[in-house]
Amino acid sequence: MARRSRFARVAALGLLGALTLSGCSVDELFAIGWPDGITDEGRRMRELWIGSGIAAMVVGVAVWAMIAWAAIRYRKRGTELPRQTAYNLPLEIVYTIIPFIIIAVLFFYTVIVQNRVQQRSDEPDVTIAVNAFKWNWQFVYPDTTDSNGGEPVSTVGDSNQIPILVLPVDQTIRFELASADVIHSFWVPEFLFKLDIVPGNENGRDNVFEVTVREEGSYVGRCAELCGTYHAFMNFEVRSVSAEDFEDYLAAREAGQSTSEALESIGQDGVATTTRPFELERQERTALTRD
Ligand SMILES: [Cu+2]
Repeated sequence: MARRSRFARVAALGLLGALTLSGCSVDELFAIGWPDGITDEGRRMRELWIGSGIAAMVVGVAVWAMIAWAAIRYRKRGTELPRQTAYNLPLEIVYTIIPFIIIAVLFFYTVIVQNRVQQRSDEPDVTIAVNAFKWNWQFVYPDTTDSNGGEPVSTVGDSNQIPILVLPVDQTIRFELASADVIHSFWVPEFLFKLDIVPGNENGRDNVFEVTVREEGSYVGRCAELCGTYHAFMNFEVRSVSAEDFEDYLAAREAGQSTSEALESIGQDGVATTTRPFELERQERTALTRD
């Protein structure tokens, strides 16, 4: 008994030491590299992952313990052949049922989280139409009206300008994705979520998703479906701001300001900070020789 408690103490100290040295929390330890999302949905997925990691670790430790126990308890002690046994039916039933229960529990929580991530509210706070095309993005705010022209406010990227998608925090945001040509995929790594944009899927249910962003900041977005020669150029930036700033931004846009002017009017960088327009190889080479 004394030996066992000393072993437990050494193990606990070791774990604590490893945590202190690596400077990470228990949460991070069990996340095993899973990134921190900035949305409610992303955080739910992270919790599911951590729960699954803990379950896997418990199973792993139990298996290692049983292997060690069997190896030590039944090690060779002489030349005499040990008692031969076969077919322990109750044991076999138990080790068939236990994994089944583990899988059922994991499946149960996976379905709960998946339903939560795919959930759509009846009245989202903000709706944004995302149009993907070869090879850039357009972000439209359908509930707004630009004073010159009467069209909804929108931001479109080109080869010299990264489009910035401005979002409010703490509000449910619905994205309605559409593609003008081929299959693209809307991916913001920090959302821990991506959705393929299949042409012809507009007005369906498969092109819509919702998130609630919880952190202000700049986050890179990408196209995650190889869509042609300049697929890699399809970067954009998510700029999440407070609800008040978001209102001011849209008001500035409605008054006729450009994306970058309106961003600067709310104290934000007018250009993307997480990524920049890709230069064509030739331009890059000329720039190098000039320098
Ligand atoms: Cu694409």
